[in-house]
Amino acid sequence: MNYQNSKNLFERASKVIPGGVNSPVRAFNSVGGTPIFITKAKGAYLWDEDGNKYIDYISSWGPMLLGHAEPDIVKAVQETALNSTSFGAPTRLEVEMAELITGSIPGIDKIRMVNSGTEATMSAIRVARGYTGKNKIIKFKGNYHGHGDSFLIEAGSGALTMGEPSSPGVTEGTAKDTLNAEYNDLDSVKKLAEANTGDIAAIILEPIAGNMGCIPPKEGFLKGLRELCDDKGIVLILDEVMTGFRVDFQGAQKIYGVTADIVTYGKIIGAGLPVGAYGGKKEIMDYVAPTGPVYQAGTLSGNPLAMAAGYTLLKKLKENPQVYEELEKKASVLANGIGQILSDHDIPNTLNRVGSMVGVFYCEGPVETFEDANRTDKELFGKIFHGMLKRGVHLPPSPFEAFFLSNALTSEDISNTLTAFEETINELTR
Ligand code: KE4
Repeated sequence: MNYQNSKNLFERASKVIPGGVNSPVRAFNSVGGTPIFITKAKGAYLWDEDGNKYIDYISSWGPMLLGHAEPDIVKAVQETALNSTSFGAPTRLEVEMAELITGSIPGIDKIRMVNSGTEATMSAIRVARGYTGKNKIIKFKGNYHGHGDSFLIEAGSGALTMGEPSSPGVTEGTAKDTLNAEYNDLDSVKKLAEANTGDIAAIILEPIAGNMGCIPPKEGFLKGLRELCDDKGIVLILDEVMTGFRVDFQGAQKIYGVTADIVTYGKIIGAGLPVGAYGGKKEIMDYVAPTGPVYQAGTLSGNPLAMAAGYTLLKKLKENPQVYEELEKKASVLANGIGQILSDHDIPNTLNRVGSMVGVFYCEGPVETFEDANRTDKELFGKIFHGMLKRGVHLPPSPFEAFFLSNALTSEDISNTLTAFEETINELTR
């Protein structure tokens, strides 16, 4: 494959954009090489600046559940744009979008649109702090909730003490209010809750971890957190930015039968345009300005184009629930095929999957925690990534991302992906 035009563009980009990209994971730092510059996409396929075609397993990190340039979504955006792109005043479509979500997701009485998943999670913890009058939050190692200061915190030296900034620019003052627990380890949460009794506003987590590869919640983990929050008066925030409308129309809450106090969304609800949202019980959401005292705002929140795209996608998903069964089947064939190829070559592997979220770990299982995920063979991942790329399959460029399938993938695409995977593994093990 020739990547020359991408290389030239990356050289130019690196002079005027930090790292040459507008989001770090795109820079291929985990896999090496030059990021591929995309010119267009349709359905399950991407084309790059050198005319190379790829089967897409990034799907814009989740939003493209029905594939790229879905005709009804494109038409909705085109038609809406003719009436201007933003008003800074309320519109009918924002009401219809909020009614669609609150009418479909149990536990969400009210919802506020913002412009990214980060804004959604930042706002959710601010509301939880305002509602409870408490300061600390518990998050989980290996979970990612966007780049809000309160989330860029790694576990502190003492397991039960304050966190430490994981990025310059995040202050100790912020870090002291974030505590890190172990994903799938309820006792680690209980210990933190006991050690900080009366000062924890919220527990926030990915109900299915998707930012340390795909790691499902163990049996009883989510229910245990729900009970702990009920017992201690802690707000349970489920970050469904990735899982919302992906693993089920009603998200992970439906699959695991757990209802959060606040749910955050992003990605799919914007169908590729900048949208995030947070919603929950009326008694909590009425704390949000202008009804309540917790301030949160945004010039472009509920933007007409983003609402048109997101509403069109969500409505299609609501009216076509068979999409989730189709995605489940495709993801199952893909995951089983990958596992079989790796096992046939005696390569240690663990395949985690929930619906169309697929996590491939190049290590023995089980992979249930952040520490487990870190056992994956990162070097092998990088080699496989490039072996697949040159065979026309674009995987997410990080060992700690899940594969994002779109329903535009055909069984032939899945079969071609597995053929490329087998050729890649044969080449690497020759
Ligand atoms: P955004 O601010 O990137 O829209 O959303 C942040 C976010 C919040 N919560 C969860 C569970 C998320 O997965 C994300 C963002 N996901 C990553 C991919 N794993 C975004 C990709 C990127 O950073 O470019």
